[in-house]
Amino acid sequence: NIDQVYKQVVEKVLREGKKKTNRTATDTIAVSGCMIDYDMANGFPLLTTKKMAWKTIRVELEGFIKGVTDKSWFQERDCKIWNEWCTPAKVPYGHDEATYQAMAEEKDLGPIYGFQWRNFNGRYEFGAEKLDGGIDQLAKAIEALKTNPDSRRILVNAWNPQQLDQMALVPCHYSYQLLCNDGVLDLLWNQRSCDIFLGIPFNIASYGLLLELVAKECGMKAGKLIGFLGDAHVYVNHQAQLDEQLKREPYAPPRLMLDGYNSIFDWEWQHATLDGYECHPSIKGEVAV
Ligand code: UFP
Repeated sequence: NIDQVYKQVVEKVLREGKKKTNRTATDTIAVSGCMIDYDMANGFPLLTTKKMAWKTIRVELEGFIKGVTDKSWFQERDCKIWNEWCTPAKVPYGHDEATYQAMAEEKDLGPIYGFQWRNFNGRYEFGAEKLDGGIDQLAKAIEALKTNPDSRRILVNAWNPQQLDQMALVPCHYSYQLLCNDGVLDLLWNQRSCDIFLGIPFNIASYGLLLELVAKECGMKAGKLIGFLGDAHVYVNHQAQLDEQLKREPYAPPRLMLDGYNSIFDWEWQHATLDGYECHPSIKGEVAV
C-alpha cells in the first residue's frame, strides 16, 4: 500500500541524506533523486498513518483543472495552503515590490500551475480579466489520449521560464506525462523540490486523484502513479514526527468514488469521495517558509 511505499522513501532520505542548508531558516536532510512507484489497483493513495486534509487536496486540484489564479477562490472553499503566499507580511521569493503589491491587493496568485495547464504562456495581467493566447495543455492531453493513446508525447508542463517571476510561488511539481498501454493509464510527474513530511503525502494524493479523473474521462483504468523526486528532503524539525508516524500500523487503503459530473472540465471537489478511509490522528509539523 501507499504507506509502505512512502515509508521506503522516508527511510532512504534519512539513511542516505546529507545535511543541507536552503532558502529557509531550517536545514534539511536531502538526497538528489528518488522515485515513488505505486500501482493504483492497490487502492487510492492517501496515507493512513496520519490523517490527511482530503478536502484541501480536492479543492486545490479543482482550482488547477479550472485554471484558477484568484487566491480568494481557494479561501472561499477553506483551502488555506495558498494563504502563506502574497500576504502583506511576506514578499515571496524574489518578486519586485510592484509585482508583489499587485498580487497582495488583487489576491492574485499569478500564472501558477492551473494557468499554465490551461493557458500556457497566455498573456497575464494581475487582477485583470485573464487574457487568452496560451495553450490548453490539459485539453490537448485528453484529446491526444482519446485519439492516439499510444503516443509518448502527452505532457503537461507548468515550468514556464517566461512567467516564473509573475508567480506567487514557482512550481514544485512542474510537469507530468500520461502514458497509456492497452486501456491502462499511467501518470508520471516531476517534482524539483519535495518536503517529504508535509508536501509529498499531499502531492501523491493529488496526482493520484488527477490520474483517476483523466482515466475516467478517457474510459481507461488507472495504472501506475510514478513520481520523480528531485531534491527530496526532510526538514530537521520534522524528524520526530516521522519517527512517530513510521511506527504506526497502516490501515487498508480507501476506495475512491467519482460521481455526479459530466466531464473533467466541470468536475468539482464534492464529486470525489472516499469509501472506507480509516486513519491515525493527524501529526502537526511546521512549514518552512
Ligand atoms: N513543497 C512540496 N510540495 C509542493 C509545494 C512545496 O514539497 O507541492 F508547493 C515544498 C518543497 C520545499 C518547499 O520544501 O516547499 C519549496 O521551497 P523551494 O521553492 O525553495 O524549493
